[in-house]
Amino acid sequence: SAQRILCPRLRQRIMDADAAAALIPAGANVGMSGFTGAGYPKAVPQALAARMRAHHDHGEADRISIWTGASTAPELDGALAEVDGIELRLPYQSDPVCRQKINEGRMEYIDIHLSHVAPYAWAGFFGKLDVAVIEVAGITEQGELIPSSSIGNNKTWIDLADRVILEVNHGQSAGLDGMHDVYYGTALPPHRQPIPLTGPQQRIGERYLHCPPEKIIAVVETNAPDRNSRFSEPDEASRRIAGHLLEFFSREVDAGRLPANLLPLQSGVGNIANAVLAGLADGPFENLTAYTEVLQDGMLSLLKSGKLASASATAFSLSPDANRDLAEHIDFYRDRIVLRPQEISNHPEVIRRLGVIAMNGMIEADLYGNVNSTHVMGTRIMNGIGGSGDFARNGYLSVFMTPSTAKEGAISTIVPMVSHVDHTEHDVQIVVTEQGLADLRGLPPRERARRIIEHCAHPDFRPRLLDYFERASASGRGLHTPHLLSEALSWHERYEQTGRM
Ligand code: 0RQ
Repeated sequence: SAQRILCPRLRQRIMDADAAAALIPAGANVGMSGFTGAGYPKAVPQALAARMRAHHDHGEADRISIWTGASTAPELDGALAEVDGIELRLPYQSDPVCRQKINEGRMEYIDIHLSHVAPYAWAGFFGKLDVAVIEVAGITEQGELIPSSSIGNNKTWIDLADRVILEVNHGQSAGLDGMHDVYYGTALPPHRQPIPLTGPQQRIGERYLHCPPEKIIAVVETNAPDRNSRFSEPDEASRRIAGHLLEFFSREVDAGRLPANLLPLQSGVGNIANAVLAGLADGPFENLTAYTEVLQDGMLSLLKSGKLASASATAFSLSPDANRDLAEHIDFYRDRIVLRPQEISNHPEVIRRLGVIAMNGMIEADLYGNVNSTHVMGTRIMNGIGGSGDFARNGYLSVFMTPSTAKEGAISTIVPMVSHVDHTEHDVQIVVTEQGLADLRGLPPRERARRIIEHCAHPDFRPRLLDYFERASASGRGLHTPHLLSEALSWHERYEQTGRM
């Protein structure tokens, strides 16, 4: 603690996780740090979960509502969900126990655009924020907070909460200090001003998070790694999706619609996103930039090889190997990486201004280009919309990617009508599967349908999609966006009944 907690006043607040957890009352709204498994509190949530379990064993109610940046980890979402300790959760999550409780109707979940979370909280739509529990990398002598491996909504939680509990994680690289850019200029209408960010690497804010020391009721020391999940090697489908996309970028450069170094890249997380980044590493594009949410392994490799000049995000999401590399070369990375609050990393105004290329995964798309990113068979939440809508709606290009089938070929990811809509046909420009790429820009609905069927659908399902489309087109009903309403969701219904679409 000698090196990490320099402020004498806050050193007096050091206590263990159990004592800190005891300061969080049952029923509280708690804002926690954490974004895609980075920078989440590691000790207090587990201590809280143990208390809740003891209370529940004695028949006493003890649950809280949790607001975060995005997904966290088993030590937070998992531990609290396991003891039925979460009344309501927002926004993005990807925890299997949470998912199960949400889908069983035992946990409320509000899934909103990540850029909307802070302004909604400021406006009071979620109620009052009682406590913030925030992981930091250290505390300066003046009591300023050095952010950790993610920023997420930390600025907002600290500003809004009555009381703040800090976890100082000695396991985070001390060299993170100086990587962050915390912008304090946001406001609600009618007081909003332009966000003065005109380049992906520009700094417009401050190095540290500020918190009045009298609000800080506890400081807990930890020494634990982030979730740091391993990435699998890209499979064949992911590599082919990446290949189609990179060819498309080359054609766009040739057509003069993209500069030779493309435009700032946003990439979702997961296997396909990783394959696209790997493809870029071997591709012809130089001097790339990224304006994204999450930096995963592939982005670090691109920075290292020099293909990527700089990257802006709100969080890391790294494998253990990449995390070691980050720590070892932190000075190199600090010159090239800016971490921002998610309100800024995902800000519609900035994304539109910079002309971001948005590349995200999806669960399914329909013939007309509506995309479902969140709900399996229309009802069961997978993760959440995350930042995909912030980027897709406002980017210069919006790309959605998926293998053409799921569950060993039992499911077509191209369906007559999506069973849940996250991104409407108006916000989806490019659909890519391993079969090919459909460029929907400038096309009316029926042409979009033909292109998606031809380029993206799996051959096992293509004839039936075409048959549906042709019968809908011959139905004599509305021919702008033809559908057979009684059949539109029959593929999903068939899957639920028989296990195959
Ligand atoms: O389930 O692992 O049980 O087999 O969904 O699918 O193919 O591994 O792909 O990991 O990229 O996830 C949309 C969920 C895709 C993700 C989604 C099943 C499939 C598998 C995962 P199993 P894959 P991915 C920035 C951007 C929204 C948030 C976002 C996501 C599992 O990309 O959460 O974009 N996106 N954020 O079998 C039934 C289908 C299915 C299906 C896939 N049609 N029907 N199951 N699956 N398609 C990041 C942040 O915001 C933080």
